[in-house]
Amino acid sequence: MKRRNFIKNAALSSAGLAVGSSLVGCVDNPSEEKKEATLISQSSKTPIAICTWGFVDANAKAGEELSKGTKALDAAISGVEVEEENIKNTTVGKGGAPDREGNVTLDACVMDSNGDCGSVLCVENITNVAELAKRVMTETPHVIIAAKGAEEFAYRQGFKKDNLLTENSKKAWEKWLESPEYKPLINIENHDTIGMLCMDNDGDIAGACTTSGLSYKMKGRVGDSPIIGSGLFIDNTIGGAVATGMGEEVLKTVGSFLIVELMRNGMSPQKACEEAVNRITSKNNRYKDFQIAYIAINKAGETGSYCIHKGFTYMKYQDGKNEQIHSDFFNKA
Ligand code: SD4
Repeated sequence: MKRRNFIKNAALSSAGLAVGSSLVGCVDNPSEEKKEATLISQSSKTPIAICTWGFVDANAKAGEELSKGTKALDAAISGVEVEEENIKNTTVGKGGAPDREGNVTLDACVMDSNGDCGSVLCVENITNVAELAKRVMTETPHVIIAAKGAEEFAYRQGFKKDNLLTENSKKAWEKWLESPEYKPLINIENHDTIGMLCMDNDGDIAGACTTSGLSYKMKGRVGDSPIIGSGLFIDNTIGGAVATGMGEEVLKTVGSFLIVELMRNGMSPQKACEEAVNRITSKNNRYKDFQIAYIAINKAGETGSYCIHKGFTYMKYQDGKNEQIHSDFFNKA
């Protein structure tokens, strides 16, 4: 079925369940409490998939899987794989920009609704690193496996060796070498790390995050994306969050864990994302030079997003519709 028809048909036959009346919030300010309570009592229809940036096809794929009854984690992985395999995307998977020495190294993590997680860091020659992170979770006693160890584990798991440096990425890197300057651009080409959060028909939440990291990073550099709590965090009783942007700043504030904890204390996903961005901008006056964006979902199926600079969008699949949403942002100057 063509994707557009699928979305249309899904809208007609969507049989997801409504969730949302059981989230307990405790908010200091009583008027805020009222607002929160109103929001929380609105029921949301499952399934729901949200992902960073305008990755229309990836989010549609996750929505399609969820609508067929696939559980949240597998749906998220099949969604992000669309971008891992998209060689035109220079920030995720095959075709990702290399480090300054010309090596494409990928980072990914997954977190399931039962609290299990897996992560791979700095992996070369393997395209589907989110699935590899899942195998770390399911097939090993560990949570994180890095570099060569992760690559060798991938081959033992039947993954194929692949050259991740495409002709186009190689040319761009060679051009960069003519006057090498490490200066990550804000909203570079408007596509970036894909982080995805899915709520399935049972109301369970899981997520995946996968990236080639910052273009022309130092050899061995790892950002926030594969670090549980920073790039991604899920607590299936509360919700989930995922980050994109300058990983160093997300790491310093353990951004995704922070958002889930703020939601635990009664904030909506929107407010929690805003507070996590504020934690960064309030103590780092260089925020004008980098972008950070968060998206989040709570157990009621409400979603939110916030970023530092204008230009970040995210995708939301719900009730058969796959929409691109422009995020609110901090820097209105
Ligand atoms: C990193 N957070 O490696 C990733 C890159 C990214 O928008 O998301 N850029 O720091």
